[in-house]
Amino acid sequence: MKIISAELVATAADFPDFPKDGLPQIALAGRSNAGKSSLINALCGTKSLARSSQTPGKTQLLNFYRINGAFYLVDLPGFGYARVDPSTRFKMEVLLHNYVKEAPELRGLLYLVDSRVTDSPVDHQALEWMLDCERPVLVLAAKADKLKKLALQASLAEIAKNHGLPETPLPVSSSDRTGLDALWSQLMLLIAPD
Ligand SMILES: Nc1nc2c(ncn2[C@@H]2O[C@H](COP(=O)(O)OP(=O)(O)OP(=O)(O)O)[C@@H](O)[C@H]2O)c(=O)[nH]1
Ligand SMILES: [Mg+2]
Repeated sequence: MKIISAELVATAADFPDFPKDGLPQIALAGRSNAGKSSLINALCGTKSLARSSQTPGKTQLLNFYRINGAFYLVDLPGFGYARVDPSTRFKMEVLLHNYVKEAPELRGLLYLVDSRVTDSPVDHQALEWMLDCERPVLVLAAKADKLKKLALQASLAEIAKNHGLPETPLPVSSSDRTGLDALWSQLMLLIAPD
C-alpha cells in the first residue's frame, strides 16, 4: 500500500464531532498499551502521526486519521486502563459500544492483543462483545517481535483457544514490520466497495 497522505482530521469525544464525509472507517481497538497508535504509525510509514507512549491510557478520545483521502484508521481509547476514574471510564465504554454498534461508515475492527498476553480478562470481555457485533473483526497479535518463532506460535494458539477465536490471530510488529503487508491486504478487502 503506497501512502500518499496521512492526516489527523478529528480528535473527538462523541458522535457530533466525528467526520461526516462518509469515507469508510477501520477502527483499532485493544487494551491500553497493546500498540494501537504504534501500528497506525507503522502502517503509514511514519513515527509521529499517532501519539504512542510509555504511559498507558494516553489515547482517551477517538482519533480519526484520513489515509490517502480515501478512508480512515480510527485509534480508539484503550480498554481496561486502571487509572482512569470510574465515571470517565464508564462514559468511554458507552461511547465505544455505541460507535462499534452504530457507526455507519465502520467497515471493520482490528483488535490488538499483545502477543505475550494470552489470557487477559480485559481482552476476553472486549472480544466477546465485539465478535458479537456482526462487524468483521480481525484479531492481531501485536509486538510479535518480542517472541521467538516457536514461542510466538504457541502464544497464537493459546490466544485463539482462550478467547474462542475462529482462527489464530495475525502476528504483527510495528518494530520489525512483521505482518504489515498481509494486514494491508486484509484492510483493502474491508475498505473495497461492496
Ligand atoms: N517491541 C515492540 N514494542 C512496541 C510495538 N508496538 C508498540 N510498542 C511499544 O508499546 C508501547 C505502547 O504502544 P502504543 O502504540 O502507545 O500503545 P496504545 O495501544 O496506543 O496505548 P493507549 O494509547 O494507551 O491505548 C510503546 O512503548 C511502544 O513503543 C511493537 O510492535 N514492538
Ligand atoms: Mg494509543
